[in-house]
Amino acid sequence: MRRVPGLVLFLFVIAVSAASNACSHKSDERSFTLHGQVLSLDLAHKTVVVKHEEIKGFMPAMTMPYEAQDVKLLDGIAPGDVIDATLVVFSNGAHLTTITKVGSAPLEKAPAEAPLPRASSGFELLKPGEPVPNASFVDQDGRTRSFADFRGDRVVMTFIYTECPMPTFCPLLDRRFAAMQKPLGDDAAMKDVHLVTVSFDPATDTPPVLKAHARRLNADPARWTFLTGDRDEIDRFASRFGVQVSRAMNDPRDITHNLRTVIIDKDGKLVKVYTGNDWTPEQILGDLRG
Ligand SMILES: [Cu+2]
Repeated sequence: MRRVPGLVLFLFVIAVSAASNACSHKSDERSFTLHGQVLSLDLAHKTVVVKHEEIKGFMPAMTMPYEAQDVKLLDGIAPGDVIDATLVVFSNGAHLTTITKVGSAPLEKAPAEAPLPRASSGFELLKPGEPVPNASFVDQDGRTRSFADFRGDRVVMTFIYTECPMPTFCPLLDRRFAAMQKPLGDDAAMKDVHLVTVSFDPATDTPPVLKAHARRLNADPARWTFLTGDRDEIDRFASRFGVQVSRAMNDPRDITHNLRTVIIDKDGKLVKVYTGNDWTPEQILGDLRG
């Protein structure tokens, strides 16, 4: 059994709760059966955190928050319950359409009691105004890049992995970055803004994989750079912005992560951190315009 830090769960819930612009596109809907244990509920946001088994053909075993289509589905559901649920995934979202309690089991450990990981020693959160520490990466063309190379440009950076199965997580961030390219290009005052997407799954997201991913997103290489590199170095770098990634020992594709998107100024100092997926391209563009 894998323990997920309470903070991660908390941030996940924030992230998913914000992703409720769930207008469905019936044509590309897919539904899956999800079996697992409820760890916590957030009725205000209609979300339930489920530690679930592998969803065949869709995602590995994972602990994730899910939004219920209707808050009534959560009636009578409590932490510790073992549930069968129907997960419907569409192009830009996902939700549970049925939830059935089939048993209950003691909770392994209350998320709130879990110690926060990496409370010290080089993993401290950066505050706005603080310089972003340098780190070394490899870009989508296989070139070595150091983060300091971006000095002189303002940077909007986010963290993803290309195989992320949840449309409301990494793929959503990709779509938003893609959507920012045109307004950035249309505004002469935004010439100095560079988009950077860092993959925290270097085993899968090699430079060629990132390059193909960038092409699919119509990423302009002059504006948008994809980075990968040494996993520990990426983890350490990402953690400074509050990105938390945990990978299962037995299945490296089983990645539990939260979402952070940041603005860094031309001198390499942190300006702002956006948590979860609760932000819009317009908001970031507005913040860049100051
Ligand atoms: Cu993801």
